[in-house]
Amino acid sequence: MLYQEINFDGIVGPTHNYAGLSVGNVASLDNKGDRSRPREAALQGLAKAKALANRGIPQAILPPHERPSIAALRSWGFTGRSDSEVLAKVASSDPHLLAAACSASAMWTANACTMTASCDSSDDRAHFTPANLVSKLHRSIEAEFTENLLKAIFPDEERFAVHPPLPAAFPDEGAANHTRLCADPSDPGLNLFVHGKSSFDESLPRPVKFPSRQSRESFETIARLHQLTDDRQLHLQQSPEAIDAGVFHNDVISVGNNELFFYHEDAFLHSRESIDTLKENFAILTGRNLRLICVTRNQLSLDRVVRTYLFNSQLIKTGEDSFLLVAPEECRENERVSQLLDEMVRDSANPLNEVLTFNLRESMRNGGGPACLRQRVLLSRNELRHMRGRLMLDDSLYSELVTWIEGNYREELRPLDLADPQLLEESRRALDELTRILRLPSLYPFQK
Ligand code: SUG
Repeated sequence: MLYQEINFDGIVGPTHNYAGLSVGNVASLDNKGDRSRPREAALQGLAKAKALANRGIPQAILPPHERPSIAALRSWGFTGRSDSEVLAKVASSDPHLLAAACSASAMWTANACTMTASCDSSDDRAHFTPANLVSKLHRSIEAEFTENLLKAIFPDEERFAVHPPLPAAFPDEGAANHTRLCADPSDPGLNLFVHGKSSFDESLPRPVKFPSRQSRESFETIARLHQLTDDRQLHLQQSPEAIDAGVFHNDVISVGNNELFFYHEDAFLHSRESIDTLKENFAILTGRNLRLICVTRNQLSLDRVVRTYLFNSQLIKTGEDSFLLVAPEECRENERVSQLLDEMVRDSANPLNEVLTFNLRESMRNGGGPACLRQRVLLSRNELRHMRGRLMLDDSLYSELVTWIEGNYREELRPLDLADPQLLEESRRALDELTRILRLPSLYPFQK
């Protein structure tokens, strides 16, 4: 059976703003309170997705969530006869909670769920576990809608299993800490799961400055639910120093695809042993050698890793022995990183032979690069036929989405605008229209 990877990019929502909600995410904290540009943000993300689709790389999109989330505000105890009364109450008493209910953070679909392919599972089904994202309040409210959305897109239970999000004792950030390595996408893959802490074992080294968001037990639970045998999973710990430098997800410091793994020397705890274990597990499963591109700390400090987001790139196999790296434009603006990219492409010892950069500034200023904006979904041709909704990005969907964004999104948002009841109305109108464009069922709370 032939499998192909589809990148599902999140469409940036109409309330995209900078609220400084993510401690441990340097960009989010640095840009707190700045004006955001929702229309530009959505168009930037979509342009990246379309550029990849134009090259024949399968590309789909996921819609934004309903924001402000009046349901979340009501569940936090804010009352009112009307939704605008609820908004007014929270705005006057707790602007932080208002910001949490307004965040467009669902755009970073790498955090939407952990997906594993049917060719990796003992029950031959594609499995999805929505991430509970419990480490951050504004992200924890994504899980319920994500579950409903995934069930709507992948309804056929014979082929797909959409699990509920894990309980809060198992903090889980989804595919931002998951990488599938394989000799060929249709062959069994090695699922690399990276955690920053344990839910129970206090003896694991921990970061001291910033929180770690993913626990080992969360991924062990997901691996059980997804029916992955031991040879198809490997669990490694992230380096606590990297987390303290602002590497809040492993996809900020490594990226892999097929038989290529691109990483920084300081990505993992006990780095050398961890990489040796990875190589060994890959060789046992596939009978092949894992190809590695390592960037050392002398070449690039952790601080530069975080500032440029070099590793938050997409790695895409484009031919028998060729890979494309889709990186943020910030990598070209930094002389050292730009040189490094050129050297990597020139070096014939590795299969990376092309780099494309994109302006994703609006998302980057909240700590989200190209890799954050997409969820990788590996499906067989047959499974793809059972996917619902009009989500594959082609010319006509792209142009409808551009018109939709231009007609519905504000050019600018200031933190104060989040309390504007008009913004709630505009967002709902936009999402209602989008539901029809994407031929999805009525999933949003306001549609019920
Ligand atoms: O969870 N930023 C997101 C960025 C997620 C990036 N995803 C991956 N690395 N895969 C986060 O920290 C900032 C929102 C704000 O501050 O307004 C935010 O949620």
